[in-house]
Amino acid sequence: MTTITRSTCCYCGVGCGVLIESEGEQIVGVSGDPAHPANWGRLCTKGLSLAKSVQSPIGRAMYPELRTSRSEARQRVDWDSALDAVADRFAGIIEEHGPDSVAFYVSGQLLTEDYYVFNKLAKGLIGTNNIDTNSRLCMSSAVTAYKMALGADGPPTCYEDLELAQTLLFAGSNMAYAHPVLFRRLEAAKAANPDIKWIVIDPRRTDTAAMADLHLQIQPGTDVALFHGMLHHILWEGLADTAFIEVHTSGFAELKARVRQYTPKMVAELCGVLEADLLQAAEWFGRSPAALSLYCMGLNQSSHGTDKNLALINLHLATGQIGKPGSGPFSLTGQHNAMGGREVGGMATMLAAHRDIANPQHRAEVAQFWGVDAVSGKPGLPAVAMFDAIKAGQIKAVWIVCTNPAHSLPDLPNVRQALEMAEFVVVQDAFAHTDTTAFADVLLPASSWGEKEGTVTNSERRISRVRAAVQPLGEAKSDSWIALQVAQRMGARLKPEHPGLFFFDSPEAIFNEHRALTVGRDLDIGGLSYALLEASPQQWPYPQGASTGQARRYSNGVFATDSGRAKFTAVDYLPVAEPTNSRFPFHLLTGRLRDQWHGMSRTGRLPQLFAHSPEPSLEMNPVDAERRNLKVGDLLRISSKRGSLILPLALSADLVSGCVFTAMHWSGQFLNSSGSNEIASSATDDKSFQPELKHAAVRIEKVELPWVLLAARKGDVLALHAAVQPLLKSCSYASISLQGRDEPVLVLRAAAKMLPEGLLEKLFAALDLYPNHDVLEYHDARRGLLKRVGWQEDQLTGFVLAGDTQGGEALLEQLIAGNPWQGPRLNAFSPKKLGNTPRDPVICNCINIRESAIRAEVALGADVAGLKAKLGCGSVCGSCVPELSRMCNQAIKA
Ligand SMILES: Nc1nc2c(c(=O)[nH]1)N[C@H]1C(S)=C(S)[C@@H](COP(=O)(O)OP(=O)(O)OC[C@H]3O[C@@H](n4cnc5c(=O)[nH]c(N)nc54)[C@H](O)[C@@H]3O)O[C@H]1N2
Ligand SMILES: Nc1nc2c(c(=O)[nH]1)N[C@H]1C(S)=C(S)[C@@H](COP(=O)(O)OP(=O)(O)OC[C@H]3O[C@@H](n4cnc5c(=O)[nH]c(N)nc54)[C@H](O)[C@@H]3O)O[C@H]1N2
Ligand code: SF4
Ligand SMILES: [Mo]
Repeated sequence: MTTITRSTCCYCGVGCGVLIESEGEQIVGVSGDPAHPANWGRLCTKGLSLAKSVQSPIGRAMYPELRTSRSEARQRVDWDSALDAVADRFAGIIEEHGPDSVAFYVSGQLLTEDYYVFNKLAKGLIGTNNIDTNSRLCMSSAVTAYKMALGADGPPTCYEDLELAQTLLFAGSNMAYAHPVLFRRLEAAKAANPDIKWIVIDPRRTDTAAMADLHLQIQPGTDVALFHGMLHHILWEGLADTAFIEVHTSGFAELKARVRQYTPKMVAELCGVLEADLLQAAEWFGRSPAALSLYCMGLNQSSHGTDKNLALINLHLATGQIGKPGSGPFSLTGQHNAMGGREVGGMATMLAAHRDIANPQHRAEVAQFWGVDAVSGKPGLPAVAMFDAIKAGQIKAVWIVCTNPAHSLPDLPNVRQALEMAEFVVVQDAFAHTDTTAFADVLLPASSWGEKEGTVTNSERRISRVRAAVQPLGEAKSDSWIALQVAQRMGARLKPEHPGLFFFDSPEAIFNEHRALTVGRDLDIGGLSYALLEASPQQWPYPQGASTGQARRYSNGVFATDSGRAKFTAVDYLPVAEPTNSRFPFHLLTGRLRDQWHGMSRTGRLPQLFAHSPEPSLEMNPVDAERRNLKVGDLLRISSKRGSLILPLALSADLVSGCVFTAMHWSGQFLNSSGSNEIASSATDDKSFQPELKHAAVRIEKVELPWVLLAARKGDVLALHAAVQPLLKSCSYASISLQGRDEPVLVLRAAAKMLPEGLLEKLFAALDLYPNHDVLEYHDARRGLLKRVGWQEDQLTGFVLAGDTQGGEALLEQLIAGNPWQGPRLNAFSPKKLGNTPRDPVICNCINIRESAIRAEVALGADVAGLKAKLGCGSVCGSCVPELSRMCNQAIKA
C-alpha cells in the first residue's frame, strides 16, 4: 500500500512542498505538492530525485561511534554511552574552563525545532553565546543590512512579487541554478509580458545572465560602486521619489553627498562595464512602476557584503520601490531553513525571536522566559573566528551539527588544524563520510529528510511543515532528540536547580515554546499551530487572531526602526580584500552547479545528478588559456596565500579575462583535495562577519604529472565509491564521478609523478577486476603500462587504464551506453580502433537528452518550444530551459 505524506523539500530556500510516496519503510517516490504556494506542484532536478537519494543505506550514519583516544579508530557504541560521553566531556570542560570554552557550529538545514533546542542549550543552560551556523557563510550580510536599513531582519517581499515586477534586478544571483522553481515563475511572467526587463549583475555570464535584457558583467566585488553609479543617475535625472524619501526615510542628505562623486563614467570604468549599460540599468530601475531586486551570494559573500546590501536597499528607498506589489529588495535565502535559524536567534550575535544579545532588555526577557538567572551579554564567536579560537586553544570542545566545515569554511588548512587541535569534536550528521566526520571523536547519527518532524521557513517568510514518511534508518535519531538528551544530562550536572528546561515530549512542544517567544515581536507567530500549518503553510507575521499571514511588510511606509523611518547608509566602495597582483594574478570566483548540493553528501549519490557537470574543473576564458599555452584537460595547480589544489582546465567564454571559476561542491569525497576552500579567503565583513567566499587572488600553473589513470566500473556505485574514495589521497590529482543512469558507473581519473606504490593492487580489489576469462590484461612493464578490461557476455563491466589512457573516453562511452561489444575483445587495448569520443553532457536530466541531440535540432532551426515538442527536453522540471534558450539564441546570433 502506498502512503502519501505532505512535507517540504530539504534543499533550497524556495521551500517547495512535496508529496512523499512510501511503501512500508521505503520512500518510493516524490512529487511536487500542487497545493503548496511556493511551487504549485513544480520541483527542480534536485527535488525530483529526492526519493532515489534516500533509498540506499550505504554511507548513512547508522549508529553512534566513539573513540577514547586520537590514535584509535571510532567504535560502535550504544546511545547511552555516546550521550553520556558528550554530556560528560562538555560539562567537564565547562567546569574547568568556563562556558565560553565550548562551542556549537550548526546549520540552516536544521529544522526550527532542532535549532531552538541547540540555541537554548548553549545560551540558556551552558551560558555561552558561542553558537554559530553555516548561515554566517550565507545570509549574515543580508541580515545585518536589513536590520540597519529597515530595522528588522527578513525580506519585505513575497513570491507573488515575482509575477508583479516590471523590472527585475538580479544581483549576484544565479537563480536559474540556485532557485530554479522561482525562476520558472519569472520565465512564465516574462513570456506573458515581454516588456518586463531583466538586468543581471554578475562577473560571469551565467544561464541567468544569458537570458537577461542587460548583463552588467562587472569586475568582482565592485557592486557598491555600481549601485552608487545607478543612484547618481537616478538622483540627477529626477527619478527619485522625493515624497517617500522625506516622509519615510532618514540619512538621505549624507548619502546624496556621497553618491555625488560616483559619476556613471567613473563607475563604468571601475566596474569594467559600458557607461551606456549602466545608464540603461538606472533608467529601467528608476522609471519602473515596480522594481524588484533578487540577490544572493554575489552580494553577501564579500568582505563588504553588508555595504553591497545597503547600497542596493538605498536604491529601493530612494525610488520608493518597497512595500508595494512587485517591488522591494528580496534577499533569496539559500538553505531550506536559513530563515528559521534567524527566527530562533540561532547565531552568535542574536537571541530568540529577532532579539539581540547586545540589548540588555532582550537578554532579560529571554532569561526570564526560560527561567534562568541570566543570558550572557558577551557576544559569541562567529564561524571564522570560532575556528580560529579552536585552533588557538581558547575553545576546547566543539559540537558540529548538520554542516561540513572541513569542506565549506574558507581556508581549510586552518580549519583542519583547528579540528586537530580541539580536545573534543562531536559531529552529528546523517551521513558517515564527510570531510568533517573524519575529525569526529564522537559521531552522532542523525535522522534526515523523510524521517523527521518539524517546520522550516522559506525565502518569503512562509513556514511549512516537514514530516516523517518513514522511520529513521538504523539507530539514527532526530537532531532535536539528540540535543534534548544531552541537554538533560548536562542540565542535571550544571544546573540541577532548573530541571524543567528541556521537558519537551515532541517537536510540536518545542515549536509552541518558540511561538510564545515571538509574541509581540516583528515576527509574531502567536496565531500559528502545527494543525494550522499542516492544513496550509503560512507567512509570518501571523499574530493571534489573524486569519492570514502578511504577504508584504512596510506597505504603510512605517519601518521597524525606532523612528519608524528606513535608514539610508552612506557606504563607500571598497575593493575586494585580496587584490590580484603579479604573484596572484587571477580572480577566483566560486559558486554553484545546477544539479549538485553543497558537499554532495546527498546529490553525490545519484549518477543522474552528475550528468550535467560530470567532472570537477577550473573554468578559464579561452584567451587567457591560449596566452598561457594551456589546453582543455591540462592539470593546473591553483594556489593562493593559504594553500593549493589541482584541477583540470575547462574553457569558458562566460568569464572575462582575468577571472577563473570553480564550483564549490567538490570535496574530499570526490577529489584528492577538499576543493575550492583549500584556497578561498577567510577575510570577513566587519559588520556581518561573513567571509569573502566569492573572491580570492590566485596563481595558476600547469603541473606535469606524467603517470595517468582512467578507471571505470559498473555496479552499485555507492559501494564502489566507499571502496575507491580512500585511494584518492595517494595521487597528486584524483577525482571520482558517477555516470550512467539505469546501470550506473563509477569513474576514477588520477594522475601523479609516477605510479603511487600499491595503488593498483588496492584499486583492482576495490573494483573487483582480476584477470580471468572475462577480464583481459595488457601489461607493458618497460613503458609502465597496465590495462585491464572486463566483460560479461557482450557487455563491458569495467576497466582500468594505468600509465596511458588513450582510447579511454571511447571505452567509457561504450561502458555507459551499454551497447553490445563489437569485434574482438582485444580491440579494447587499441586506442585507434576505439576512436575518439567528444564529451556530450546530458542537458535535460528528466528525459536524459544530451547536448549533441539538442544542437542538431537547433541547427535545423528549432526554438525552445520546438525542442520541447520534438525531444521532450525542458518539459518536465524545466531546470534546463535557461540553457536551451541560450543554445537557441546563440544559433540566432551566429
Ligand atoms: N543547485 C543548487 N542550488 C542551490 C544550492 C546548491 O548547492 N546547489 N545552495 C543553496 C544555497 S545555501 C545558497 S546560499 C544559494 C546560492 O545561490 P546563488 O548566490 O545564486 O549562487 P552562487 O553560484 O553561489 O553565486 C551566485 C553568483 O554570484 C556571482 N558573483 C561572484 N562574485 C560576485 C560579485 O562580486 N558581484 C556580483 N554581483 N556577483 C558575483 C557568481 O559568479 C555566481 O554566478 O543557492 C541555493 N541553491
Ligand atoms: N568556496 C565557497 N564555499 C562556500 C560557499 C561558496 O559559494 N563558495 N557557499 C557557502 C554557503 S552559502 C553555504 S550555505 C555553505 C554550505 O556548507 P555545508 O553546511 O557544509 O553544506 P552541506 O554539504 O549541505 O552540509 C550539510 C551536512 O548535513 C548533513 N545532513 C543532511 N541532513 C541532515 C540532518 O537532517 N541532520 C544532520 N545532523 N545532518 C544532516 C549532510 O550530510 C551534510 O554533511 O557552504 C559555504 N561555503
Ligand atoms: S527549487 Fe528545487 S531544490 Fe529548491 S526547494 Fe524546490 S525542488 Fe527543492
Ligand atoms: Mo548558503
